[in-house]
Order: sequence, then structure tokens, then C-alpha cells
Amino acid sequence: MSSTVVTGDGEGLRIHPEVIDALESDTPVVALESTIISHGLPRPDNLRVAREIEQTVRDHGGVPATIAMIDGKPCVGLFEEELRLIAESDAVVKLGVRDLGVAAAKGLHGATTVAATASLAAQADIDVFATGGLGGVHRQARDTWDESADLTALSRIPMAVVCAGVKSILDVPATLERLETLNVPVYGYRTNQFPGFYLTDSGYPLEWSFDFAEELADAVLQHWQMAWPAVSSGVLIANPIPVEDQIDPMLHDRILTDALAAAEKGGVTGKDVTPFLLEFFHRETDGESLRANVLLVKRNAELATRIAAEIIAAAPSQ
Ligand code: PSU
Ligand code: MN
Repeated sequence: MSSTVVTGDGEGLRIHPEVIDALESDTPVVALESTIISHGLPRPDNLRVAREIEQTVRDHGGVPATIAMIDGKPCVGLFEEELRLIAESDAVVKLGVRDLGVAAAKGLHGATTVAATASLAAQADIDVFATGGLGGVHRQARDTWDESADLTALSRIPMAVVCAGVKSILDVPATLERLETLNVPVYGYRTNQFPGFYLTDSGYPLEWSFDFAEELADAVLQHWQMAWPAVSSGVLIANPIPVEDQIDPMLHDRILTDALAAAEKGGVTGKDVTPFLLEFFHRETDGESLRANVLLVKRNAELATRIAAEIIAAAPSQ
């Protein structure tokens, strides 16, 4: 296939030829976000990690589709120099769904959040997405109204999102309540506890758990079939970091307290809040948070690839 522009819903996207080939040949495709590369992981490790995440998808028989805006063009699947640009350039802005139009109009380079990545991936007909942590309700939300648009995006986009829960920089129980309100099911993979990103267990239980990718794929497909047309929401699949690999909970709690205090003192608001807290963690844990972050994202990329393969096996396109 030579064309890199599809018609219909995907019109206006540039889809990497390898991703087009994979979609046409029923090869598993896994969407990957780019904000984690530009604003979620420290330089210079971020470029190496971005490549490793893509490689993990390949190692399990899939094709990665890292999504970003390059020169105002939404791109599904990046060429090597584009991945480098996202990792290294200060000109890369963080793009939620509402920023996509303006970034296109102004011809910007941008990294897409979970919400914006899921939105573009759905337009390209991709239905599985791997990330580290989802955005959610912030701890001061009662006063600040700061709730990530990841949640409302997932309430409308039929995408299976594999993550390691949400970071404890957020209000975890409030985030779980909002997911319920928004009709987004949350399935644990081999756990009955919602994971806490750096921590195996956030301390909050999950209602549903599955032990195999095949069962997860089945539940996801049944959700999309049965919820339609009243809702067509995404599904969150929560894959915890193994307990022997989690960050020391004492260290975690100490850094978290300091990070939240620093954000408040510095008057950090809006889309800067999450990158500020993540950077604080990476700096203050001396590489521990980076190690855990890389490990859990790769595990999510692997599980996502296996789920994508099972979805194809259950419902191959003609
Ligand atoms: N949580 C993480 N790592 C991340 C993010 C969230 O553990 O890199 C990024 C994701 O791209 C997510 C975004 O979609 O932050 C949420 O930002 P906000 O809270 O501004 O909605
Ligand atoms: Mn926010």
C-alpha cells in the first residue's frame, strides 16, 4: 500500500505504511501515546524508552503506532526522526483533544495525551492502546476542578486502554467513581485491586478480574456490542507492576507529599500539573521511578499486543 492517507473517518491523518499494512492483514496494532515521551519521562532516557516500548510490541508479533502531531499533521505511527523530534524538541506542546484543531491550524509539533491519542487511534481503526498511567481526578479537584479530559474521552471512544492504574498524585477513589459514572468498565488483569502505577496496589478494590488476554478481549468485544448504541465507551485494563518491582512505598509516600506541596507552592495549574509532578518524582527518586515506569509500560505494551491479537482472532475483518 503506497498511500498514507485514508479516507472516511481517518481523513486528514497520516498513517504510517507499516500500520496500514498491519491493519489490512489482521496483524495486531497497538497505539502508543507521545506525551509520556515528551512530558512524562526525563531526557535523554525518553527516546531510548520510546524505542523500547515500540520494540516490545514488535517482539510480541504486533506493529506499534505511536501517535503525535508533526508540522500540524496528526500522525499514526512515527518515522525514526519524528520519534526523535518528539523526545528532544522544546517546540513540542502537550495536546489534549481540544488542542488538536488549533495545533493543526498553526502547524505545530505536538505530543498527544491519552485522550488525544485514543481519539486519533480510533479514527485510524485501531482498538487497543498501551500506556503507563491514565489521567484522572486530581487531589484538589474540589477546589480546582482539575479532572483529566482522559476520563471524558474514554467515555466516548471505544478503545481498550491497558495501563498500570493511575498515579497516587491523583485522587484514586474519585477517579474510580468517575469511571463508573462515565460507563467505562475497569478490568483487572490477574488482580482484584486497582494498581497504583509505581505501586502494585492502590488500596482500592476492583469488581472484575481476568486471568487471560483471550478473556479480556472477549469482555471488551462484548462490552462494545452490548453497550451500543446507548454508550460506546472505552475499557480500562489495569495491569499491576509486580510487587517485587514496585517502588518502596515509604519512599513513594515521602516524595508524593513533597511533590504535592511543591506544586501548590509554585502555583502550578492546568496542563502543567501532571508533567510537574512526574518530573518531581523522576528527579527526587534518583532513577527509581524511571526504572519502574519503563518496566510497567513495557508490560502494558506486551499485554496490549496479546489482547489485540485475541480481538483479531475473535472478530477478524474480511
Ligand atoms: N500519567 C502518567 N504518565 C503520563 C501521563 C499521565 O503516569 O505521562 C500523561 C498522559 O499523556 C495523560 C496525561 O494522558 O499525562 C494527562 O494529563 P492531564 O492530567 O493534564 O489531563
Ligand atoms: Mn488537568
